[in-house]
Amino acid sequence: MPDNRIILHVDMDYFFAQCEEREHPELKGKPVVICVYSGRGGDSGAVSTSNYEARKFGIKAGIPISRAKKLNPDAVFLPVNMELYRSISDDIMEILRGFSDIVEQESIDEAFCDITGKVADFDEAKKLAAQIKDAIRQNVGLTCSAGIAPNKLVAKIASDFQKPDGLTVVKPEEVRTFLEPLKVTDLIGVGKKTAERLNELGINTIGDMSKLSIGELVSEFGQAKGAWMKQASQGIDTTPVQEREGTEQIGRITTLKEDTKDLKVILDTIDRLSGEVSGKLKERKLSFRSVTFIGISTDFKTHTKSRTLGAPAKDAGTIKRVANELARDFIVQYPTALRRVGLRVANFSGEKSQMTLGEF
Ligand code: DGT
Ligand code: CA
Ligand code: CA
Repeated sequence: MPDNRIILHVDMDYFFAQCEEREHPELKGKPVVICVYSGRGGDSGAVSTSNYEARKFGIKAGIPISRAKKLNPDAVFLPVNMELYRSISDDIMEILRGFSDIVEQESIDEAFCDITGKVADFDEAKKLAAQIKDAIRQNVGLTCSAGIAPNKLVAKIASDFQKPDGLTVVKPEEVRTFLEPLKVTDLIGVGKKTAERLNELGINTIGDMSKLSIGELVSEFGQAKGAWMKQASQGIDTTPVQEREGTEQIGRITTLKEDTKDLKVILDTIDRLSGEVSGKLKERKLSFRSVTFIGISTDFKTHTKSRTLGAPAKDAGTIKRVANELARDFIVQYPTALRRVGLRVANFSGEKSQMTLGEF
C-alpha cells in the first residue's frame, strides 16, 4: 500500500518553562528551571524541563534539582504548575482541531494531525503548518516546532529536527535520505537496550539499520520487533492518526485583578468564563457531562472541584449554574484567597464540527 498521507506533528518548545515565561514576562532571557519537588523537603526532586538558556548550562529534564542548582545557582527555579500547563494545552489542542478534522493528542504538549484531506501537496501542507504556528503564537503566545511527513513516525522526528520554532518538511521521496544519518534512538520505539545491542553490532545510524536484512533483525530481536525495525528504518509506518476518546476538554482560566476570597468577585469571574466556554461549545455543537471549577491559591497550589451530570447538557445556563455551585462549595470548604480561577468542561458528545480559519 503506497503511503500517500500527509501527517503533521506539532510539539511545543520547552513547554512548561515557556508557559511560565508567558505568565511572568520578566523571566524572558533568564535561565528557567521547572522542578518536581519530591515533598521530602529541601531541593529533593528532579528537573521536569528547562528553557534553552538553562540548557546551555547543562540543566535538562531528569537531573536532580540539587545538581541543577550547582550548574547555575542564579537560574530561576519554579515548581510545576500543572493546571496552568493543562489549560494552555487545551487551548493549543482546540486551535489544532480548528485546522484539522483528525487530531491525536500524544501528550500534554504534542499532537498529530492528519491533513491529507486539507491540502493538495506537501507545499500546501507547509503553508498550513506555518498558519497553525502563527495561530498558536497569536492566540496562546507560545512557539512550537512542526514536522510534516507521509507518516507519524517520520513527522515526529521532523518536528524535533529544528527546534525551537522549527518547521521541517520531509516529502515521501526524501524520507530515506532524511533518516539515513540519524541515530537509531531517534526512531520512537528503539529504546536504550535495543540501541546498545545495535551499537555492539556496529549499527549506529538508521541508515546502517536499514541495511540489515529482516532475517538478521528477527533473529536478534524477535519476530514482531525485528519486522517493525526493518520497516521503521526505511521510514515506513502505516499507523493511523486517531482521536483518543475522552481526552478532549474545553477550559478557560484567568488571573484575578487582585488576590481575593470575595465570593462575589469569584462568581462574577466564573460567570464570564462560563460564557466563553459555552460559546466555544456552541461553535463545535458539543454537549458535555462534566464541569470542573479550578482555583489557584496565593501559594500557587491548584485546587479543583468537579461534578458529573446525570445527562449531557449544552446550554450556557447549566455551565453557569453548576460552576457557580462548585465555586460556592469550594469557598466554603477552603476559605483561602485565590489568585487565579478557571472552569473546564469535558466528557463530550455530539458533532465535532470544524471551525473556520477566520475565527482565530
Ligand atoms: P523541547 O520539546 O525539547 O523544546 O522541550 P520540552 O520541555 O517541551 O520537552 P518535551 O516535549 O519532551 O516534554 C513536554 C513537557 O513534559 C515538558 O515541558 C515538561 C514535561 N516533561 C518532559 N520530560 C519530563 C520528565 O522527565 N519528567 C517530568 N515530570 N516532566 C517531564
Ligand atoms: Ca516539547
Ligand atoms: Ca513533547
